[in-house]
Amino acid sequence: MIRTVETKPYDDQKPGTSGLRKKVPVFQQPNYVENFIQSVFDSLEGFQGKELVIGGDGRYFNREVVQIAIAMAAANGFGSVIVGRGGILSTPAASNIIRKYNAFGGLVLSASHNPGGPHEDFGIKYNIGNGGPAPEKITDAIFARTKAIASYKIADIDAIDIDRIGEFDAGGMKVKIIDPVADYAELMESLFDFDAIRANFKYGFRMAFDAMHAVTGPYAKEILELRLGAPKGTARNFKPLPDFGGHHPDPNLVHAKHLYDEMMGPDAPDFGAASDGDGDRNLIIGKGIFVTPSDSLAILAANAHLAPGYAKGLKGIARSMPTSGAADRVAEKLGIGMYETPTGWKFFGNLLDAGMATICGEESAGTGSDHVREKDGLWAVLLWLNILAIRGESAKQIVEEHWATYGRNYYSRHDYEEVETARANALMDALRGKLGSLPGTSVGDLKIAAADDFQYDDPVDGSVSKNQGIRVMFEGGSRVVFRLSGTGTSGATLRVYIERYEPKDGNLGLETQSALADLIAAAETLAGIHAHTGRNKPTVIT
Ligand code: G16
Repeated sequence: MIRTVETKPYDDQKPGTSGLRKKVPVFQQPNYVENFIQSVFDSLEGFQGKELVIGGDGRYFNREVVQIAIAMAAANGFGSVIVGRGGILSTPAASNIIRKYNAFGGLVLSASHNPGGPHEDFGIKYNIGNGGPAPEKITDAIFARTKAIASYKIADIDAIDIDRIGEFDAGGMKVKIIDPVADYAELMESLFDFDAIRANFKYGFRMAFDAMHAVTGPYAKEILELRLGAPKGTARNFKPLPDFGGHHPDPNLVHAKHLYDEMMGPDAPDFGAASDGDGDRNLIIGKGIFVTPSDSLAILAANAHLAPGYAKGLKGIARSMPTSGAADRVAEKLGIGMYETPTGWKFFGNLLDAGMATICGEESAGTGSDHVREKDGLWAVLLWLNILAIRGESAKQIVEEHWATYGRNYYSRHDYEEVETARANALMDALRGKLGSLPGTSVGDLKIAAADDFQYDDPVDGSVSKNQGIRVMFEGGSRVVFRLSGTGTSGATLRVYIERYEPKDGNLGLETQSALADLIAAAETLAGIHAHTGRNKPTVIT
């Protein structure tokens, strides 16, 4: 039986950089989940009888929302749903399933790298038929709908046993529970030289992969240990837990510090990597060297042809605006297109669909390609493993050789988390207000060449996205970028991105923060971070 339930709108269901992310108690308010899912369905057209993919990163509240989503999909007229066993699908795996089975779209349940648990974060994101996050046109429509919604539809059905692979009936709609790993592992095997990677492990190559008790655990176990023959124990913390073991499943130098310390130590394995809550981010650390996400993008792009899936070369590279320009130099050398998009993986979708870009990346630990329409943590790790196996050099050698060829983009991001929203907005407004007067002036020894608020004109569909981050560009190619995060769940997070280019014959071996010291000071002078936020130092430096 289908019930139509009366409801009242919530005014805070605006999707952010990557879907709706809130604290679990917010999602647990009466009808909060139902309102949002109904608003998603109400913003779509033509899904009657079609297939919907449902899966998440296994965090607290995942299983409950999977059941609600199944019952609502049945009531709203979907023909079938595909659900990962246990309600589990990593974000890239969900993207692959949508594409592979020609589903209409998917609901991806995750708050990414944010912590999980009864008082922590949860999220719901809608992905379209190309497997990628819904573009702004759709997320805007969803938000508009959440403000007007008066009722939702739900089927009165018993809970589906989502832990058993098979096909079930849900009020006339078919529910297919699938192995969350198999299709993804097969896709990876089609892209990379598994024989070469397997041989490398066989001859003693040692690696540590930290799944951070998040979704990539089962994927890493299957691919690294079972298919590639890496020794047991290569995948660590591989059991997904609803609270990620009480940690932030954020693969950065703060939350994966243990891995960093190990990789810098005397007994380090050859290669270290980690992924986040939903499996789309990656952390890459070679023995004795941390690889920044921006450098990793550039290095992967420069060497991708060593993997069978990319042997024909790349069509183009895309990166988010705050990501360093390291990949631009690779694109220039390869003679292929380079695209600069706003932060948010959704902006890459059009470029990938149009065949303009093959590889994309972001400073926020995201790298991916046209194999799916999400960034993909394990994909990046496997491409690294493929390159290491073919080149037979260490990660450190590969990185240093890259700098010696292209020069080095010293790069760092300083985050000020949980700043009072009004104060963060005031800082941005003040900066915006003086943009026009900055060019030609100097901060310390640095002369400002240009300053603007980044605007993206999508070359494929002509859509325009304004106010995507304030850029202050200095003579010589250095820059600082300021923007407010669109993924936080409490207060505002100010992100300051700092970059300086050092040519290949320059000093390539400096410590990053010292190499950027004058720019860090300039960022403070320009934005008055301390005065506005009351903070003396960033919460997180990556
Ligand atoms: C999401 C988006 C990324 C973005 C990142 C950080 O990643 O998919 O495109 O770079 O958030 O965004 P912000 O700077 O607005 O916080 P994830 O891994 O959180 O889904």
